Amino acid sequence: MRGLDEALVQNHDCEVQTPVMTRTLTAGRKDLEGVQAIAFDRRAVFQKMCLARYFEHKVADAFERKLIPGTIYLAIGQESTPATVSELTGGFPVFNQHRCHAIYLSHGGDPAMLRDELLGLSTGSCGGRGGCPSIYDASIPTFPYHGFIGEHIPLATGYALATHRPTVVYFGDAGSEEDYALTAFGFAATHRLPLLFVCEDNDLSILTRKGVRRSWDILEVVRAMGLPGAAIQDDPEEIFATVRHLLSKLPAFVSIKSCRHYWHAGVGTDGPPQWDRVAEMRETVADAEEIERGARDYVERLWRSHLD
Ligand SMILES: Cc1ncc(C[n+]2csc(CCOP(=O)(O)OP(=O)(O)O)c2C)c(N)n1
Repeated sequence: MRGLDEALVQNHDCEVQTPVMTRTLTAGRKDLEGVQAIAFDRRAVFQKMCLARYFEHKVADAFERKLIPGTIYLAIGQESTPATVSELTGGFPVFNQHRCHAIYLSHGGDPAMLRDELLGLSTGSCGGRGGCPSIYDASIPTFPYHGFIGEHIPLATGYALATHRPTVVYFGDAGSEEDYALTAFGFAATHRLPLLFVCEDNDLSILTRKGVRRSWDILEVVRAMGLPGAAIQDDPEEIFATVRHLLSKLPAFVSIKSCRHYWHAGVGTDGPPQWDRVAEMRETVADAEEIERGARDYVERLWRSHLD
């Protein structure tokens, strides 16, 4: 498996690297052994958050210049979830939702291949034919979203049933409401499949809030099915502690409150976000400025020839 550091160093001589990222992302761990001994590394998480944040700023720029065929689903504001979950699940197969750039990058995806996919180039992860929501990479492996929200939840469940590999699946709060998703949660619980279900709960299905869409709570539903679970904030330390605990109890479900800064699709905003975890993390990491500069410089070099 190709690790994030490796991609950064080999392709672009970038200084954004830590031994922890090399360990967690390139080790290609395929089982749960050793997970409970992994310690929280704030710096490594912040580094991945910055990479995703600055990468997506470039995606927004390319979209505005009409260089991206089709639309884009930005995860700006939601980076802390995959940046932290991947610390504990690096090497696991990953099933993506449509809002997947930060997930792909955090799990060691190749930034150049993602860029090329978005630009519709044959060197992209789906040969330029899938675009933003459909990132496939056999080297992780990560599997793409096809069009029905939450459809990858039963796909991930079938994959875990067939392979017995610990598998992580990310989806939104609306994806978790689909009938086939609910059936899959129940099936995973019944058959004790090694799945970590990660719900990125930004409260929105395009524009509609959860409170308008439903009268029930997903955590209560999956708990009734027998899945251990938790609903938490997107603070990396809290995510880390919760996910590490849940990894000893798979199948399990974690719902993480997150704040989407941009519109559902495209690059519009409705004013300042409610909160910004990157800004909050910046205050708690000793060399935050250096890390951010490294990430910014790296994505600048990565996108330069396409955005000049
Ligand atoms: C089965 C189905 N119904 C509706 C849609 C249209 N749709 C695309 S994305 C989306 C909202 C998804 O919300 P969520 O799963 O919470 O993820 P988020 O976009 O908030 O990250 C909807 C309703 C769809 N693609 N598939």
